[in-house]
Amino acid sequence: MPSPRPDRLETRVNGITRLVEHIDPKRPVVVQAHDFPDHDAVGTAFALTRLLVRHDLNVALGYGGVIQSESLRDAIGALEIDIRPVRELELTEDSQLIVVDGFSGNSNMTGTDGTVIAVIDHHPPPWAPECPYADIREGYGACSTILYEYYQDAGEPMEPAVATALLMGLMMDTAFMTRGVAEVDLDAFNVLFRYGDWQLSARLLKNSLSLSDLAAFRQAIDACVIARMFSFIALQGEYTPEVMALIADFFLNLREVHFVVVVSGERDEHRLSVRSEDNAYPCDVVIHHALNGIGSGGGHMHMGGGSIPRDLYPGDEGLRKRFISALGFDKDEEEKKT
Ligand SMILES: [Mn+2]
Repeated sequence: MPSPRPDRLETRVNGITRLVEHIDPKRPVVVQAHDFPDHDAVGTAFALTRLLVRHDLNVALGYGGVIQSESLRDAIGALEIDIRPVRELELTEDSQLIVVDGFSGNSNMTGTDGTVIAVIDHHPPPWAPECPYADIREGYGACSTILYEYYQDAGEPMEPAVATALLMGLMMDTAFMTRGVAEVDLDAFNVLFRYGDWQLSARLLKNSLSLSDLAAFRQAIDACVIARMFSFIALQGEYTPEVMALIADFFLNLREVHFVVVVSGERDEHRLSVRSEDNAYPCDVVIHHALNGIGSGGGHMHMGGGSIPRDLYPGDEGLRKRFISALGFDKDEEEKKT
């Protein structure tokens, strides 16, 4: 039996107590999942909302953009999560916003009325958040794990629907505990798996594709360009982030492929979904190099994304070359020649 790790427990702060200290109870609170939210963002936002209402706060739950994932929409229905587009929440200047799984310095957050008073996230922030409360735990596989710790540290019981929502977020972001898993994610999984409904979670997560998505896969297989272990896929047309991520994961399943870029878009911008299973090529670092001067992006070691405005898009082959260079493959080629 491994011994408990008191060192970590001692240094851990009780997140919810600290957060509540920064909230004015007389003003409305909105917990906001990032734009075009995923399971982790909604699970985290839901769990936080259920915890905040116990502190007699007036809390609403919102998201920017639209929910593009059918699987997530089904989960919201099954768990009866009362989450709405932020434009329906009638935010005022008085509103206190708590942003989860992303933050307002990030391009995927809708500009809204109200003040961002807190950020809870597991992504490396592009710059330090300036709001009064920021809890960024970069090594965590999912934001859901942070909320799991909020409940643990506060000794608060967890409703089954909350446990299920967090379990779903954790399983989604870690690809069923196979990607970017920290020790604390395992602790969370151990508890959430037993308290939440893992069968419902697995069924919803494993049925995220529709027959209508097959065309995108067909196109991806035809369009994919392989250079050593790097697979580049430019899709013609607009696809949801979810389908792009699933295509990227599909290519990562190929034993020869360790780094994948899927790009799609045509109107305002081109969007990217990026995956890596080689620690020598972290997604966030490679994306940063490849999009330098033409777009923005970020993520973690194993997964990331980005966007490029249409007028700056260097073309499919131009973008592929930028990634080849960011991966350092072009230098290797020169060395070989000499
Ligand atoms: Mn996340």
